[in-house]
Amino acid sequence: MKHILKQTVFCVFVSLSFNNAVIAANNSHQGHQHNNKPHHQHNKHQHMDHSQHSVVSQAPISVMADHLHHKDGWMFSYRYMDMKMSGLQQGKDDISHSDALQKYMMLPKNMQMKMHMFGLMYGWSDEVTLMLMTHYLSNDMDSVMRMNNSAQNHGHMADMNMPMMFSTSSSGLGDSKALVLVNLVGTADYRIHYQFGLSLPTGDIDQTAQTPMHQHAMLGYPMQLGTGTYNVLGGVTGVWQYQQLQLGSQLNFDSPLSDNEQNYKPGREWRWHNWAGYQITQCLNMTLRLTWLDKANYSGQDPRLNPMMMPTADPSARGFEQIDIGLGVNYQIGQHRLSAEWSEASQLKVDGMQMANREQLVFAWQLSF
Ligand SMILES: [Cu+2]
Repeated sequence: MKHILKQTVFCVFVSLSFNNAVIAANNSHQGHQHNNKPHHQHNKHQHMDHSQHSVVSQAPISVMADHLHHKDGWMFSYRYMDMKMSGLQQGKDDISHSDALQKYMMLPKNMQMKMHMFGLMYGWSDEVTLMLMTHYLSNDMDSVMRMNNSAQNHGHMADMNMPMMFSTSSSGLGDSKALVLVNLVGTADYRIHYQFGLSLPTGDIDQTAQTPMHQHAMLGYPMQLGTGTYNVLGGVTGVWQYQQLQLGSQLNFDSPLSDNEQNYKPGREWRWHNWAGYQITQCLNMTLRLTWLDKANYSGQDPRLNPMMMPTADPSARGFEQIDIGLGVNYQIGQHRLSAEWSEASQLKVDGMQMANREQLVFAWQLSF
């Protein structure tokens, strides 16, 4: 604790007085950096015996597998993610709930997803890093249901337009991922690595909840905890470093190998992260991220869900294309990194009818040793 306090004091002190000295230190240390970004751990005052094993990332916290570790370097990470969705969209346009209720019996109104993500990275060698990730999630959804008979029952026009609201929730372990990251090129100015792996179906796909229709109604696809499938994962990451400025790009995909036990599989997804990070002081960096995400529709269908009833039960209303803008901050204290990122997504296009606006907050703690 004392150690951390001392480092914090040092960090603040450096932040306030030695901005220029930092630039000089960064430059002079770039010579012996390989796969990794220049970082203040190379500074004499904070040098620890195992510092060559630890790597500190400057990428936005929502970008996974952006860096490698040196041989025998470890990293534990915990991320808390809070995502909120609201509003409805059909194709490229917004649609009101009252219009949408002409077509469906039930509609999602808003959804909140909270995730606790745990990650472990290990430097197998200077060229190869292994990574394991899993998460616990909880979903809450408010839905509206069409009330067909209310006009007859009460004789008020207002009642006819007043849909019934109800809430459902689900929680538990989500899917897990195992990844291998392999260095391709690593110099002081730029580095490129590729990654491949497998997503394991540790998340449940049989979640039910009480609704006005049923005591144990099957929940729609977005409320399930996992995919039920083994997915291949792949990607490539490139990072360029110019003194305090870092530019990064990562293209990755996630594609299910075969149908799950319920005879369906989620669509493949492509994600393209682009970011710029700026080292403001030795300890503090800020990030700006732009991500393009393309998800395909599900194939097959869960026989327990009726796609005519609500759009969240429709396997052909799962695909979408979105752009996501994020602003983040990373703060380094010795081996610890604290991060936060806020982001907002807009759907360029959705298949069928889906919830539209997504807003996300991530807080994280990472420990390198
Ligand atoms: Cu790491």
